[in-house]
Amino acid sequence: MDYKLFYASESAAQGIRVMLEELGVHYELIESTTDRSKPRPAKQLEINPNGWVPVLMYDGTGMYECAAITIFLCDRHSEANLAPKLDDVTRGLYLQTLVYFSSSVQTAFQTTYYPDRFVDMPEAEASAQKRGIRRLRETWQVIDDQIGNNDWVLGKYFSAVDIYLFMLTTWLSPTLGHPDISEFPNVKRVAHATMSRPSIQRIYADWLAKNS
Ligand SMILES: N[C@@H](CCC(=O)N[C@@H](CS)C(=O)NCC(=O)O)C(=O)O
Repeated sequence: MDYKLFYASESAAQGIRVMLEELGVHYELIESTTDRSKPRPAKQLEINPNGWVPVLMYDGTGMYECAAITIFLCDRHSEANLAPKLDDVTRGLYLQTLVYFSSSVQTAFQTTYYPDRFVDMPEAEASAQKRGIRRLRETWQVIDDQIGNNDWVLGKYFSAVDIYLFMLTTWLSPTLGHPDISEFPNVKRVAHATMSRPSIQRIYADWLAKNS
């Protein structure tokens, strides 16, 4: 099965690229951008009119939304064991955490990176950003408490959720006022364990060189 991924580095597409590597499937990257002043490839916009990456193409069609792509790929390549099977007791936690990442943690990040999307008046943007930072702290704390003493997000076994978690931690920027990962020791432990995956070492080589 061949895939095409509309891609920009340091974006949510990077986590999907790691998953494609973990699955060992053939894929092609199509360079896109997150710079709002630059145009997107027409095909990307046709599939995702929001203009965001990642966008995944397969079998002549395409889809977007990181959590949905993760579930889709893990189900399609279930032999890779990146996700609990339908009857596994951790299946609920797997789905819950992916959707929480996408709907709550990512929204908190967006409020800090793109405050103009959340308020009407430019003068309200600083306040939105400040609330976004507080929301980041609240949502990461929920995840930290959820992980507790577990080795991985879902307990004993590594999964796609750990890749997603790692990707999100790379967006934490104390220079923007975000909390430091050290505030969430369980998240930090899982992120560090995930870093040792060869797929992360390859795809996040630049980030790891700058940050570890
Ligand atoms: N909910 C979407 C969000 C994707 C998203 O925010 N992508 C960012 C990069 S991390 C992007 O393309 N930003 C460019 C823009 O907003 O114009 C997902 O999870 O896939």
